[in-house]
Amino acid sequence: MRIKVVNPNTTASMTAKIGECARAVSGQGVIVDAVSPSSGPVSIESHHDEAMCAPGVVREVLSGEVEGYDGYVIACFGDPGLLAAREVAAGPVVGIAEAAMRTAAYLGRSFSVVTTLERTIGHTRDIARSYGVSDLCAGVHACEIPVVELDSDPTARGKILVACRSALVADGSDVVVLGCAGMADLCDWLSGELDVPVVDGVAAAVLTVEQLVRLGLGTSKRGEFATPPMKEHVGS
Ligand code: 5HY
Repeated sequence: MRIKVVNPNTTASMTAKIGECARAVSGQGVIVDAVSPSSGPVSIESHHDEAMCAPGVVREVLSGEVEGYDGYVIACFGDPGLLAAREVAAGPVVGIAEAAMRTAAYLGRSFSVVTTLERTIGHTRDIARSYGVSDLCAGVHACEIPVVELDSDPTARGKILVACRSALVADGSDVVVLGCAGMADLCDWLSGELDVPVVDGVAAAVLTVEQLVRLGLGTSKRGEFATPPMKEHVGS
């Protein structure tokens, strides 16, 4: 089985980390390739970034269909380009936000999302609603660390831990969802510190795609996600 993990931002160090975290959980004989679009924003932290990265996400899935991948992960917590990617893919396409939220739903009464910037909180609430899990999402909180500083800022881990702790208390929740692919490598450590389940969407999404492919399931091509007719595009 081959799974293509698309990091919608163009920060190569983050793509490499996402690939490592994905391969750390993927099953025997599953090939996981982590890629970024050839052009686009270095991080996704606004609606503008989401719009600007989506064409690159769709292009990576389209080329993945030619390259013979069985399924796809969109490794950015806004799940940018998810529905368009599902239209052009035969296999399953899973976004890390959807996978993390649905996985968290198995583990407790409610979950708190801890993300990067405050300005992304609204979008996270919107997608929780669109996935039908807003009743389970007790709160969304920001640690105010820019995505590209998650690895370079020596205080990042501590700030994220504090944000998780105060989220659990403020929301009265019992599960934490990490709101950025760049936090994937902190999952086990945070879970140990917090003594609650902490869900990383990269791992959850890879295993969800693997499960769906093993079940022989792909994106339905009846109706909304039928392959769209490829049409002429004017300009670049
Ligand atoms: C992510 N941005 O997972 C999101 C996190 C965020 O570049 N990768 C990004 O802040 O929404």
